Amino acid sequence: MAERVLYGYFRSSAAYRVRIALNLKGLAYRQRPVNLLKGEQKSAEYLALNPHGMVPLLDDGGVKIVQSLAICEYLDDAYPDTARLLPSDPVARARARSIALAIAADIHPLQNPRVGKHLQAEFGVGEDGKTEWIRHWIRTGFDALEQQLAASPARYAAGDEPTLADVCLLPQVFSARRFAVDLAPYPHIVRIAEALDALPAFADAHPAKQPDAV
Ligand SMILES: N[C@@H](CCC(=O)N[C@@H](CS)C(=O)NCC(=O)O)C(=O)O
Repeated sequence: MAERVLYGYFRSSAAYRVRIALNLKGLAYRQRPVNLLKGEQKSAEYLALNPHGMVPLLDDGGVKIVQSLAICEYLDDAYPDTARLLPSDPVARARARSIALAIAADIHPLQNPRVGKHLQAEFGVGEDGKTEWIRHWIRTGFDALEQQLAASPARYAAGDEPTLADVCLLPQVFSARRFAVDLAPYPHIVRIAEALDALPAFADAHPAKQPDAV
């Protein structure tokens, strides 16, 4: 049988999402680490696979897909008989996607290493400034997300089963903790993250448990 390979990096939020999705769907995979600190994402070998120079990339038996949300939706479509990441009900589906996008499209891109490098190289922003920039955008997103979650309280982010929203939420909480964002103002976010961390599919995807973790 053709192999399933995830190109990722242990601390990448976007790769963390795909690890969770693969685990939730019970799909076995091999990891191929791409060391972002060493710049391996810009190597000719990797750019030939993904011209965007970012992780993750999933090679599903020769089908190569980039962009974590596209990968998750592909897994849901290609393997519909296991846990669904997107509910079939249109309202529940839209809620899950809206939380996933608030994180993946609005919060996470601003904390990317390449954004920090550009701030540093072009605008003279120092390490502290870079960290404060990341914290600012996480707090801005979490302020709104907390209200969104409070308006439709459930066990997880978009209902009583884990969805694509949770696949994005837990890695973003991990990043918030990594950058020492005060999570006290976000009780719904913290409660859901704790509930997710107790599920094996989420716990096994944690950065510290990956083969390239340092
Ligand atoms: N929208 C992309 C984002 C991917 C992304 O931001 N990947 C980061 C790691 S989390 C990356 O590879 N960054 C490389 C860099 O900044 O040079 C996705 O969801 O897959």
